[in-house]
Amino acid sequence: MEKKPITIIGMPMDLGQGRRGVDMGPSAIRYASAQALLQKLGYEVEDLGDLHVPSPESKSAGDPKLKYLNEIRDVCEKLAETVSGVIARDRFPLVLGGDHSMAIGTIAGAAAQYENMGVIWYDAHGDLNTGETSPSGNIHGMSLAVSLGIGHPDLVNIGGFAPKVRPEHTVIIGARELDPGERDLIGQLGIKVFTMHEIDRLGMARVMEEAIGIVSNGTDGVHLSLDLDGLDPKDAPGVGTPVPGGVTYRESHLAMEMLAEAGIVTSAEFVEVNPILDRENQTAKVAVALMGSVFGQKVL
Ligand code: 6HN
Ligand code: MN
Ligand code: MN
Ligand code: MN
Repeated sequence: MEKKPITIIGMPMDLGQGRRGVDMGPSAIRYASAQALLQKLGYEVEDLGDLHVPSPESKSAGDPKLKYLNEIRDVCEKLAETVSGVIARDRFPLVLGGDHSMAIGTIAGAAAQYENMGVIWYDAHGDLNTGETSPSGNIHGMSLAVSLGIGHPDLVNIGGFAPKVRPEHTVIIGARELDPGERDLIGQLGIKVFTMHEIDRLGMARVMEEAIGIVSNGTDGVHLSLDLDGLDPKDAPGVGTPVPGGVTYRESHLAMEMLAEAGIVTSAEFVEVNPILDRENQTAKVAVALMGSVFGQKVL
């Protein structure tokens, strides 16, 4: 398979949730030798460094139903421009986070370049809340809804168009904690969700075969949005909203390996790595190991 050159973008985003430290995720992932691994796999890699994100102490959260809305809009606008520019240069954008609100920007940037983009949302959560349904007011729990065109217009219209993706091209993998409004939205939109139940019952191989079929049917690009809390907290403890009973390390590797074999992924982000809550950088190391598999690392 063609080895498209990779551009790493750091997104020290922590405005979309309440726990400090996730802004250090990009550093932790770099410290776990992401770039060296990708180079070893034969890729040309450049690192654009981190985009600027204002610290929450320097701002007021504003509307408690949509905390830091204006700041998140502005930094996601900038991230979208950056990601779109990277794809326009025929490179693969690999975004390091940072809380999951950043996906609003990553997906806006990628969707500006792909006509019909599929999305794989690997997460314990649906991130399908709106300001009205959110129990927390944290925008990291709204980013998939926003990308589907549902939510506050300031977020939905980032990049100047909406929606970024369609429900029929979207799959969620690993879900095990959904709020009532998210369940309603899944029913309304008909989004395919592989909860832990389906993963246990069908096995990850079958889940990924189906998921790959859905996101590549009629699409010209596929974005992988991997929230480390999709994994079990035993394997990835350094996350702000851990939920027990998650996808294992091995199952996650298989999922990434199957994506690599399918050759469909055109952009990716690894999010919610919080080194303050982690143990010896374990979660960042897991992120980098999974990155290796997405980019084609094999034992033999
Ligand atoms: N994430 N559903 C909860 C909320 O506050 O909306 C948790 C969201 C977690 C978001 O992990 O990216
Ligand atoms: Mn998430
Ligand atoms: Mn488009
Ligand atoms: Mn999550």
